Amino acid sequence: MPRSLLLLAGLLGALALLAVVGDLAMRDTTRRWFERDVDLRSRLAVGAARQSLEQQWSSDPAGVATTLRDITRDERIMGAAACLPEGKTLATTELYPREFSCRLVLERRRQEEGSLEHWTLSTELPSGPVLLSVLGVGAPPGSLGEVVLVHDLSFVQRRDATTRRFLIASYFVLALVTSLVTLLGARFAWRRWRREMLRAFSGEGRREFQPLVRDVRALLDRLAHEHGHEARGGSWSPARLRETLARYLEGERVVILANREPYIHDKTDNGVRVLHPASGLVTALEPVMRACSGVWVAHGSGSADRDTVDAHDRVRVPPGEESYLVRRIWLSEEEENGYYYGFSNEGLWPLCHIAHARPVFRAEDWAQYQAVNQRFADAVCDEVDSDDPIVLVQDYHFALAPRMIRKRLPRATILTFWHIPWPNVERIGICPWREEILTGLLGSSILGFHTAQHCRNFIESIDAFLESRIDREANAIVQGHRRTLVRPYPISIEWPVHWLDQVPPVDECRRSVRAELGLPADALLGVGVDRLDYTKGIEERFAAVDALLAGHDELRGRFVFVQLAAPSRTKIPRYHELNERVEEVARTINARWGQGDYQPIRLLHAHHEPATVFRYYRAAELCYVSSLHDGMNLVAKEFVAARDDGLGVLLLSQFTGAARDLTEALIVNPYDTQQAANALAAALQMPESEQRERMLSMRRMVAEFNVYRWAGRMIIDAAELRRRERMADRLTSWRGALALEHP
Ligand code: ADQ
Repeated sequence: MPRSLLLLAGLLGALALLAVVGDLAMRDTTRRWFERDVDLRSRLAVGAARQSLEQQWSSDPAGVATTLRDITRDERIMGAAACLPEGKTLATTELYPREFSCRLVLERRRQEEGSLEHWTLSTELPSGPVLLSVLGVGAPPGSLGEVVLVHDLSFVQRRDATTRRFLIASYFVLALVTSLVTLLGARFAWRRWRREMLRAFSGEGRREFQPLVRDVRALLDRLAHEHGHEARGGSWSPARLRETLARYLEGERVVILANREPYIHDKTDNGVRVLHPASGLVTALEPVMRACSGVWVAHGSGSADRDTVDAHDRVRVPPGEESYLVRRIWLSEEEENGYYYGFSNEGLWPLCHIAHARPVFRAEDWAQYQAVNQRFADAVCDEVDSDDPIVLVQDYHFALAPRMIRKRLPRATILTFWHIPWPNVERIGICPWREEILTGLLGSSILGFHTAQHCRNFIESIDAFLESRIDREANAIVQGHRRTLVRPYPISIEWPVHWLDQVPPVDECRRSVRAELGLPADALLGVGVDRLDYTKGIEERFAAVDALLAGHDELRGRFVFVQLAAPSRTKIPRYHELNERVEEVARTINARWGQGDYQPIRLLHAHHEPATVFRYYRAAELCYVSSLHDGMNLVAKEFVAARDDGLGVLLLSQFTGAARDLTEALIVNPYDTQQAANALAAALQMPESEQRERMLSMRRMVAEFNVYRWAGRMIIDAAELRRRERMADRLTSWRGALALEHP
């Protein structure tokens, strides 16, 4: 026994030594990998900008500064400087560390006889390790000067720590297994022990080694992933979004704030029914939430919502999958009338859409809007699990919430997305509380719109109504130490759409929809799918059908336009009137062209479940989206996603954000009735080969620019912003400490 103990001690000692050597070797290797990697990235970045740098170098130092700023958009580049050959600084970026002055860096390169073309130096700042890449500019390299890039390598330390944890865990498991094996060996005869070992390795006993194998594999997987992911492009999927979240947010919980909930529980005669609301916002965000879990804070609006929550007003969704939480907030009738119907939908909605509806602003609605924003902001702060959470604030219902959340959680990363257009300055000026709205939104770290035009309009509004610095190069608003980045993130849909799993093949959809509508098998079908809203141009759409039939008698009796119209905001008189007008227009056109059973317009005035909506998309010859003004419009993208047969024609209003993405659609001006009628006729006559060509190209676009990319891009930008803010904090505190030490 003493001999076996000696053996055991010897083995453990050897393993400990192995652990130390392994750790050192691994640290060295990973550090070299990462240094090589960041250096390569800097060469690529400067290579790409070389031409502009050389053009700007002698005559346009401001241009050089802008180019340097573009180069430092790379998340690992901390700062950049342009140095003249004699060591003078031509330009630097904001966060460029002062300790690496051009004079010092160039002197050091000369001392070390580093190449003028490219030289690197690995060194330390008090905030952590950094790598300097120095690249010559001009022909021959260095004749104009040199660009110095400073890379933050502190992430290597963080990863080292993770790697070390894995290694220690692996060695610990190895030590345990080895001790066990040693004791067994001491206990049993050599032969028997050998037999046991053979058994262990040959199969039956392999289980004992599994933890070790699993840990080592996990370590290798993670290293391989972290190393390979940097350079990877490719398509965005739920898995990639999850990876991005895990990588950039390090497991932090995502909290979404939106007025509409993704699942509504409603009482019916047959019990509780789950409804999927007709809302572009929900369509876009629900798949994101399924991919990343977290909490969705929303107004509980269903008649059975209270019956389905737990003691904290939470319910797990989606039903059957239960991957994230919905936290429901209850609103009184007065609150709902003031905040939702009043200020949001009679004030802000018509303010932001150019659709000839006069915004109504009432002081009592505004008071409710403020109070309800505060209630939701408080609920968000209760749901977070750290002092620097990621919060996604959605839409015009919550313009004040970003500032309110920021007040309670100054370190939070708040991404606000405005799902509707942002109008021009003159229009924003109509709102009596425009300054408060703008200030509220500036609580965000990043403020996203669908298009660059909406971003420009927002920045102009800030310029007109608030005292703040606008960094036009970076599209940012600076107030004190804080900045809000204003960025376009065109929203999209999931790809592939999971509802399609519940929808039959195209032929079957064509057959069943025509049977449902009582139409002959060869009927030509157009489809429109909308919330019944005056911005969607439904009357103009019907007018185009009217003009089509007036000009094409061969289509009378054959062409039918089916409109799925979900009732929306029915408490508001404007929507009530719209409802009546739309029905009236449909009646008039049907009276004009209808014969017997034939009615050219079929108005299905109801909310339909997504699987039904997709069945209609697949059954139709064409889909017409005629919005008078629309932030994006997801119906257009859904139609494209539904047509995996490559057929079908999309007619799309030029006033939608989607018209910028889906350029192969037939783009129309919905106010120009004759043009829209001609486009309908062209769609019905379009050869299949042309349909396929257009549809294929649009499908590629929607597949690539899907909602996972939308969310992923925002989260990556937010993570980068966080990193920069933290680095700036570190540098400030370090400089502060230095100033104290050496006043
Ligand atoms: P919405 O104005 O709601 O969205 P949209 O983007 O077209 O408009 O999305 C509507 C969604 O509701 C689609 O998913 C559609 O399938 C569904 N829907 C419409 N009618 C339906 C019906 N009758 N039955 C069932 N479902 C129906 C707002 C902005 C848009 C922006 C989105 C997302 O107004 O410009 O694209 O947010 O940011």
